[in-house]
Amino acid sequence: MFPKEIYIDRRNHLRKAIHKGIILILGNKECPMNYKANQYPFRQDSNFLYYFGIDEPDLAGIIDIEENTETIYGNDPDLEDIIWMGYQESMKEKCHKSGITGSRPWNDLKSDIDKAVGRNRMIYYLPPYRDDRRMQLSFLLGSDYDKTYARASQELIKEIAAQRSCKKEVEISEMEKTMNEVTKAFYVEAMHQIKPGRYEYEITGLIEGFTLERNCRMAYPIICSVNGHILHNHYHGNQMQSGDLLLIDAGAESPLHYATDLTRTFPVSGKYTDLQKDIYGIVLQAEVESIKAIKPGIRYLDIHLYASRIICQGLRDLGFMKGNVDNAVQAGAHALFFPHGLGHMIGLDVHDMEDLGEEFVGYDDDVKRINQFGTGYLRLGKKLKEGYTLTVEPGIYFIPALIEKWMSEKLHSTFIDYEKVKKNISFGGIRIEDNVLVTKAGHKIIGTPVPKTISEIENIMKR
Ligand SMILES: [Mn+2]
Repeated sequence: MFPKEIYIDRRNHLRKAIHKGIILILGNKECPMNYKANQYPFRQDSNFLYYFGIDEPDLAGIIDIEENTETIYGNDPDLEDIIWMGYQESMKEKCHKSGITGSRPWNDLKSDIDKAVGRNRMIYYLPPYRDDRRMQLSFLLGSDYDKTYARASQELIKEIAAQRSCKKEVEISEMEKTMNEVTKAFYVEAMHQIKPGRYEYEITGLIEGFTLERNCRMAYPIICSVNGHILHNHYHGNQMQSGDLLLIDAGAESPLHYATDLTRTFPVSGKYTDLQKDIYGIVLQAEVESIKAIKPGIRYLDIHLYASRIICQGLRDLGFMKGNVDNAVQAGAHALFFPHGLGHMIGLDVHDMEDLGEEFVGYDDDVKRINQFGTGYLRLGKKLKEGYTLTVEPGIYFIPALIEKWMSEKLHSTFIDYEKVKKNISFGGIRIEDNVLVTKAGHKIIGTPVPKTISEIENIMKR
């Protein structure tokens, strides 16, 4: 945990912003894998982690603003817990680390909430993303299960999103350290191990093992695939062949659960082909130029569109696209090759705060989502502020099913040379991704640079 002052400050900030009522933040429970005693690795709720820091299941926190109290609900370990799990801290010890003096047994949570509801007090809570928590909330609040999600407090969501969006020094250094010591290091290690004849799962296992050996876990399931055009591809059974590209999208999560999220695309043979070099160059240019454009006050939506224009221009120069670049992007023609958003917030979650709702995290009253295929998937569009941490991850993909569909409909045929695209339909995909901090002066890449130019990568992979 961070020093307790950090959690006290965070709660004080929230308390001032909400003014009145009761804020209820539920921690997570254990999650069974195939039967109750065999569980997935425990992952604490990120909002609970942010305000209370205690990384254990079966806890709930209440901040009572008018009464000026903070209470954590949970049970002390009993003898059975100690027999099976070893020494466990008491509730009092756990709360002390979070700067909280009041702890109550779990069963008091329901009766305390009942009392507050009886006195018509406002109870603010967050939208549940797990069904067990949704049921728990419905039980605690005496409300309809179906309405539990919709009745979550927008005021609380917006305040928490605003607070968690601007990262403090301790959070940034947590991400930097993880990037340098784990994520960057496993990419360099992987580059030495990628060879024709080896399997995707060998590289995946290397990355996961490397991460576990450094007391970290993966921030999300690894993408490690010769089929980089399948965007969220978690199949790792292919044997790598000379001429293939291997797209790796993987990031470690620090022991305090701050995420990193990096993507590189490597040539299995150690050398990119001419066409791979050409397309890689466009993606790299889009990534580097987008990062250069990052500064407080700029809309991320505009940087996404800027990256889209660079991709269009590059593909036009290669003959895959044609016509006016601005018009092509406005029409959404670029989305044949770049069908996702340029990036998202990152922090305690890899898609930071997505549990609160993308609309509250990535958009606001000034900047609304553009509902067009491709750009519609952009998770962050609003104006950037100092302290935001986000990803920049453009890509170019040849997705056979999408190409065939658009081609049959002659969609955007004024902007796309389908004959040329069809000839290269099995190209695959390239994505390059870094994590960036918005600073007062502009931006800073989180961590020391991870090799990404063609010559850097080919040099390391030389054999
Ligand atoms: Mn990402």
